[in-house]
Amino acid sequence: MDQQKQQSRAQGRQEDRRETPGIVGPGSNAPGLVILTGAGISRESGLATFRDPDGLWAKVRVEDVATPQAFARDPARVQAFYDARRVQLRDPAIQPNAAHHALAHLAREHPGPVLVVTQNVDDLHERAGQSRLLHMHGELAKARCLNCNEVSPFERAGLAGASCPACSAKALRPHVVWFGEMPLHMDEIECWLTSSCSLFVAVGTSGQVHPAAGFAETARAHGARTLELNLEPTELTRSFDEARHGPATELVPAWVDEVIRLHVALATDEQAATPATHD
Ligand code: BV8
Repeated sequence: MDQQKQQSRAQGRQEDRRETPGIVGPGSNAPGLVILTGAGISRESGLATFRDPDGLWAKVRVEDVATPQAFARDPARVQAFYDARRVQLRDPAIQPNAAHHALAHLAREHPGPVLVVTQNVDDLHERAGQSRLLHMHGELAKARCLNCNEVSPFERAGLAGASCPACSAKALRPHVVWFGEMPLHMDEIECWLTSSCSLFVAVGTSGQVHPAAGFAETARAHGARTLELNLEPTELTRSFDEARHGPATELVPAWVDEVIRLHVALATDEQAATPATHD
């Protein structure tokens, strides 16, 4: 399809979406939702964020624990950093919160396509029953073998001395994306942002790390409406169509109720409006 046609189609879609924010037709063509989450959504579950005053990067230098160079320089230090976070994640006090559960409910109930892209390496979305999830920065409870690239579950401390379940090599690293490394699932995420996203929502992220920090703009450039749900304004707040500030456990359930109420109602109207076809 030539450039011109593509632009006019995007333009056409853009007009009707912008005029009627969030309302883009009921039922089968209910809006496609992409939700990007960051460390802020897990803060009220007891997991530290990165950049808040009591965040991880206030205690350790990124360069010493979250880069391939740091791992080459001092693997024991890097392994200890992730071992400690992995053990904390299995502390019974750390549980998914109302925001994680609300997004799992949304993925079950929303009549349109839903994708949750998380920058978090914790597994609180899954433990809340989230079925539509991509971990773009990897997962703390998984290890990757530097010898055979096998990704396997790893739930405890002691990754440095563990053997790969596939090739038995003692060459396991945390299955997380370090700075300077390519994030995971980028093609699938790009596809959603450019073709199936009518509403892009960022939850609990400072928007300081790329390429995730550019997702809102990409979605917006393809006609989506954008919403920021965060404890406080961020560097990106002005680039969102709408921003709501407060704790994720309050903002997210309220927003999910709004969306479900709106689109399930519309879907029901549509069914009512569609003349039943009697075979
Ligand atoms: C890459 C896993 C090539 C490890 C992480 C362009 C411009 C400038 C720099 C770059 C650029 N492109 C690339 C870079 C370099 C770099 C980068 O962005 N550097 C920054 C620091 C400037 N990016 C990379 O290296 C990335 N790789 O670019 O590869 C490429 C390029 C294009 C396309 C493909 C490939 C890889 C980055 C991934 C690094 N790994 N994590 C680990 O977990 O240890 S990043 C880590 O920080 C998180 O995963 C997250 O992604 C990121 C940001 O953290 P947030 O989640 O936003 O948390 P933060 O603490 O910052 O903010 C928390 C927010 O929550 C706050 O706003 C706070 O107000 C709010 N909050 C707090 N409590 C609550 C709350 N909100 C609601 N309720 C509450 N209760």
